[in-house]
Amino acid sequence: MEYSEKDLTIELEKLKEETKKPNILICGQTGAGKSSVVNYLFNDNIAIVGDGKPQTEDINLYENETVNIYDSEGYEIGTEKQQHYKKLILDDFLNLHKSLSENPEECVHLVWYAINGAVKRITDIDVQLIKQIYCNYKICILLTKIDEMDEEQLLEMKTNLEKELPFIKYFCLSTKDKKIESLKQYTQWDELITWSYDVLPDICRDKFLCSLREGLEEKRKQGKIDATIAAGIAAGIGASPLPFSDAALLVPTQTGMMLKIFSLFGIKISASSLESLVTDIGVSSAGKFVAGNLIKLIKINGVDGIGSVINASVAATFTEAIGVVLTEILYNDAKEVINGKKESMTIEEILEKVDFINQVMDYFKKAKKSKKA
Ligand SMILES: Nc1nc2c(ncn2[C@@H]2O[C@H](COP(=O)(O)OP(=O)(O)OP(=O)(O)O)[C@@H](O)[C@H]2O)c(=O)[nH]1
Ligand SMILES: [Mg+2]
Repeated sequence: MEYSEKDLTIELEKLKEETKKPNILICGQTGAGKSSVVNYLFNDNIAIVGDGKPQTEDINLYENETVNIYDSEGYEIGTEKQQHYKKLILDDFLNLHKSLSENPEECVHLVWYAINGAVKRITDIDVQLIKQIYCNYKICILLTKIDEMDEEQLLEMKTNLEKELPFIKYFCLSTKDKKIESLKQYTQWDELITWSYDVLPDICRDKFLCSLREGLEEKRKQGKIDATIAAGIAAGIGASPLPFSDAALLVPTQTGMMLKIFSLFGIKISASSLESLVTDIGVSSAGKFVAGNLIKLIKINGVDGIGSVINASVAATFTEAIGVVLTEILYNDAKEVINGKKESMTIEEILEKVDFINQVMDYFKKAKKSKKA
């Protein structure tokens, strides 16, 4: 069975169609670091960050293939300005992007409300706005710039938040923790991502993770879930045992899983790259490579307990091995990319240069052994 570029395109389109972009609004006081949070978390350096003067004006939409971020201007001191801000957020914006039931693609799925840790207090407008938004939307608080607080001030702020807004989740953040390692024990980026992932509607979750540069732990978790799901499907295919020559029947499941994991870690698979992928080493040949190598490697490595057919257990374990190994490679690579140590790998590099198939085989053999035991 040949797996062609056309099959891949269909698979990719399906992935795109099945999931929707999340709409995230970020609001709060001017200079709280809203735009900096956007730049810290997402894949492109998209928002303009301030230099003392209010930067973001009105509400800017930063849009790419996986996420829509509405980065709002911040409110300034003064009753009139704060009334204007309330109107901007509640009446002009949220009212237009109303409830999930009306149009799931247009509504706001999540609100991140920034409170500036450096200012060290919660204002009345913060409390009022958060309570009002909470009535209709999923909202959490980003307690930003915690590097400008000492332990005592941080504790006091947390106590105040829990007293004033006990039902709202908050996350301590500082964009400086990239440079100041010791801050990492206080910052909660991963917790913010996990919470946001959990409250987003199912249809938006995959794209949310894809859009993030950060969130590697959640991506790793999801990659392994994708591997388990594909392994289950592969087990179904191998339920009536296949001769090795029919291993290619597993290719669509394995390739679909690989595409999903690639996109989870933000590895771009564009229409133009598909052609070169297919003609060079390609996901298609990766597909063949998976099926072909399954046969070859099982023979070479003489994996015990495997007869002349692929049964449900071999199909599942091999598929899981591909998914888990790929996830680990991309996770470790992304970690180094975030730390500025290297550029992200291409699909070709991952499949060719990294010792991918040997790692898959090692995983496979270990998994087989432990299942036997
Ligand atoms: N100390 C510290 N400064 C930060 C942090 N995050 C951002 N900043 C600085 O705070 C200033 C304001 O940041 P922005 O991201 O523009 O803030 P904003 O909330 O988008 O501001 P407006 O668009 O004006 O509403 C900039 O000088 C940033 O470099 C942080 O975690 N710690
Ligand atoms: Mg801004």
